[in-house]
Amino acid sequence: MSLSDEQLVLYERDGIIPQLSFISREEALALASRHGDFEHACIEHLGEIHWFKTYLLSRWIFELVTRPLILDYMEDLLGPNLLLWGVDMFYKPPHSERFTAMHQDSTYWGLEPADGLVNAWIALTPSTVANGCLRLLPCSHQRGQVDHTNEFEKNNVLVHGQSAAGYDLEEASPVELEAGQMTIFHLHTVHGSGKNTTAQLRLGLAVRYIRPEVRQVGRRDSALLVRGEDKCGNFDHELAPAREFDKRAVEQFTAAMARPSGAGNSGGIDGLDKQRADAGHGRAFHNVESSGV
Ligand SMILES: O=C(O)CCC(=O)C(=O)O
Repeated sequence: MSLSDEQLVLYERDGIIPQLSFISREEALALASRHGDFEHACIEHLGEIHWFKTYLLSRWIFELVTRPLILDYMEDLLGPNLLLWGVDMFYKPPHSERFTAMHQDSTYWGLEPADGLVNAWIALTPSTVANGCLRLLPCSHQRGQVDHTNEFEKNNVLVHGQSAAGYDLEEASPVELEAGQMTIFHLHTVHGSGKNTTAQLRLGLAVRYIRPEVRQVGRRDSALLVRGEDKCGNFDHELAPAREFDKRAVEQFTAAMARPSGAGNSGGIDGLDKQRADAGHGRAFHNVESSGV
């Protein structure tokens, strides 16, 4: 057991375990400084900066999110068999207006049941109220799926421009993290984050683990087995990258992005990109703005 009984009770009650130790501050900052190389490699191999399913491209990201300690935490919450389904790179450059509207991750992912997925948000730089740390609404996971509206606001980083109807960023609890700490939260937890008012980058990885019993509604999806075994066969098994952006990894990523689960019922990635273009926005799952690392 890596999580204490108190932490397990907290997760059950609040849907959130706010500040957990993971790696040292020095190591986190050293990894954050590799983000520039990640962006350059994205441009070299894929023509644009990506932030979705990054563990399929980068060996260091894959190794970080499969360390025994984080998998132990996940095992305490999900059981002995674990699949890795997502690692999203969320960054806010210095003095950035980018924000994440209040939302539930369950809204467009098509994964059921909701308690079969746990999120871990890892801070690679300090994450503070001033630079737009994650804000989460305790106990909101107990409400089940709530209604969302889609508005494609200019600086909302969410790909559908979604926001949970009637929820305000200010009412959620800010969770400040040291570089190297992480926050765990439930798939139904309503959360978001504000803009970065500082001169420092805010960079974090949002990691999504599922148990093999989880199903993707409506179509076939893929995930990577990271602990135990998968006797359910609900997901095609992905392979870890052997090195940064090796050829097979890039091909696998490209195939996964042709059918991203986050596109929901928008007619796949092309349908979603068209909706975004009609609303005057750039393509989904790409970052036009560099992190500046
Ligand atoms: O890092 C952020 O600003 C938002 C993260 C988020 O929405 C998520 O982890 O699902």
